[in-house]
Amino acid sequence: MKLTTIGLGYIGLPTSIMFAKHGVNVLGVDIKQEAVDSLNNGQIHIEEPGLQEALEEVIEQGTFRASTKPEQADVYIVAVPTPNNDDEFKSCDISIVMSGVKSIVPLLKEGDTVIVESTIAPRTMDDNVAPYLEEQGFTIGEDVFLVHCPERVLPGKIMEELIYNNRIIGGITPACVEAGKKVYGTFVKGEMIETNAKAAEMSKLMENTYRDVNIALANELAKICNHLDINVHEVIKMANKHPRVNLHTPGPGVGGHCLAVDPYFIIAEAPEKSPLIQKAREINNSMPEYVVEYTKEILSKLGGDKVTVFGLTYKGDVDDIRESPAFDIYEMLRKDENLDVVAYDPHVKMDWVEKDVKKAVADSSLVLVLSDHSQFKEMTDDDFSTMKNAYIFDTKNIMKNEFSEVEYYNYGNIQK
Ligand code: SAJ
Repeated sequence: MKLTTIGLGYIGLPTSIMFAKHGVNVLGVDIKQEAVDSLNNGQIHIEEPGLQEALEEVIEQGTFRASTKPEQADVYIVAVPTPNNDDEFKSCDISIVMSGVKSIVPLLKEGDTVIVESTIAPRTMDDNVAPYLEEQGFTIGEDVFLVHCPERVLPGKIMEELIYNNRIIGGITPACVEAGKKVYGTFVKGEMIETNAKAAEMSKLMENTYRDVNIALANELAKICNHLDINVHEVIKMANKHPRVNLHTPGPGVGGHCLAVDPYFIIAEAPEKSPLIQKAREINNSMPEYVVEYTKEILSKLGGDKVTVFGLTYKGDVDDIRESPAFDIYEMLRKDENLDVVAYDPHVKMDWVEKDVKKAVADSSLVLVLSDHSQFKEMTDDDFSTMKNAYIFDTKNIMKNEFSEVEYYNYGNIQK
């Protein structure tokens, strides 16, 4: 089997490499020449555990190549970004998906399978992709097979989840479903769930929306508990001991390119029918400001003006600062000219981000924890010995050690 993947980002690259590891002849395509060159030289351009080693293996094996131009294959996977449009409800911009599909049309031959993995608004396959291919003269389900197989892997665990997660196979026709199953059967060990394209689109969006709404509930609960002087973490831990309750965890907001984006794709298609989803987005978007206000209050009580931000990424153990509430908080604090703000993040490779913890906290009055990197978990009094006032506000509740020389607070025991 020959496979061409359009898009070599956080999903397209691991997926391509996974197919190549399993003997498929893969060409990965990306518009970024730099990324293509780097991959052909055996160097990944994103951070993901296990990916570098896997790339080296498939290059050695000769089953993976990267290029800026698509080539003929039997299967085409489109895994390109779908940003929000700049409109009232931040609808789904499918223009990059459509360009990807257009780029393979001249190469398509009878019996080929076209798969869209990108996250798309409900009905995109039925209303946009399928009609476009039909207009080009293809009969879907006979000449070519069209499937939506949404990616559902968790950044940080992609290589494992690609194999073991259940995979939704949403075909335009039953024959398309069969074609999709044949492709993913190469390596997927989870269940392959057969469905149509529009149910597949909605399921993917609802999985992330469920999480977003649940986190909004946890964030709202944190605000309520702080107001009433109740430990929110204790409440959540207890409530989750109930067999049918699974409250998520409050934090500085919701980020990344999935949870903070996908709910809008549903909202934009049915604004009148989605008040709960809209409110959840509003609540999660309000968190950075809540954290900034609280941080400033602490600093004014302490009389300090230097704050060290721990973590800029949208979540722990990744290098991704896209849609990151941590980064937004850092920027908001920096706008205050009375504050000296330093960023410490062991994952973000930028010159202005401090990598040495003692240097980062030197003379600082407050450490503000915004991402749950594993490195933060084990920190002790000694890491904070160069601080002016040793005070930590841990919005992710990640630090696990008892401190004797540092005052430690999280949402559970927020200082009034
Ligand atoms: N977060 C909280 N509280 C929680 C859990 C998460 O505040 O209890 C925050 C995180 O800090 C982060 C954001 O939510 O800012 C999103 O993080 P995440 O770990 O929930 O998810 P992502 O965005 O890294 O990946 C999600 C996953 N979706 C689900 O778990 C339903 C992943 O499986 C999807 O493949 C991915 O979105 C995607 O690409 O859609």
